[in-house]
Amino acid sequence: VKQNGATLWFTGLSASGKSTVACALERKLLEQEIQSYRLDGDNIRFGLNKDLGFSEHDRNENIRRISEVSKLFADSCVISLASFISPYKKDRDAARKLHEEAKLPFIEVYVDVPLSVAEERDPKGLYKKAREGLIKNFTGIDDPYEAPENPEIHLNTHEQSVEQCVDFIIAYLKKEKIV
Ligand code: GGZ
Repeated sequence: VKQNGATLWFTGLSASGKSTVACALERKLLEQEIQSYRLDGDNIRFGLNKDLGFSEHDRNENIRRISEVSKLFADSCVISLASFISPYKKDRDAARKLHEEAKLPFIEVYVDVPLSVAEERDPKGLYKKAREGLIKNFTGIDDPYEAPENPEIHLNTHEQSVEQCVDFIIAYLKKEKIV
């Protein structure tokens, strides 16, 4: 195997663009024959974590399990792209620690966007439902999001295009000799 593994941990509000950027990045890496694997709500919350909801306890457990899975992918020399809101700093820090102990790179990617912009995008109508009280404990509305203080990569999808975000990440991975 010619590549090294790593975890890129995308964190941000719902509709911040985490999955969109991760998806475009996956494509760009593939063009360079670098293997990556995306972990997101669609393949985790409907399978491994289908027993979990959105209480603080369940979000903690969601992120704990995903951290372990992501570490395994990284350990198998794959670039793992984990896209979860992961609102709690202590959960993200625990994921980081797990990787550091295994000497695997952990790159926190803060997908930053003003709440107003995420709420305007509202691709699934979830913010609207949360405002109407039809969904409780929705991140940014009536549930917390603790922004990263020192992420390796800070994106602002309000001001940067998807392509710019991807190029920025690739440049970082090259600088760090991960790809
Ligand atoms: C936040 C929720 C909620 C609540 C359902 N709060 O935009 P989406 O739809 O596709 O992404 C959101 C996803 C969040 O799951 P995560 O596993 O990333 O969350 S966490 O890291 O906090 O465990 C959203 C949908 O699930 N969703 N209810 N109450 N997002």
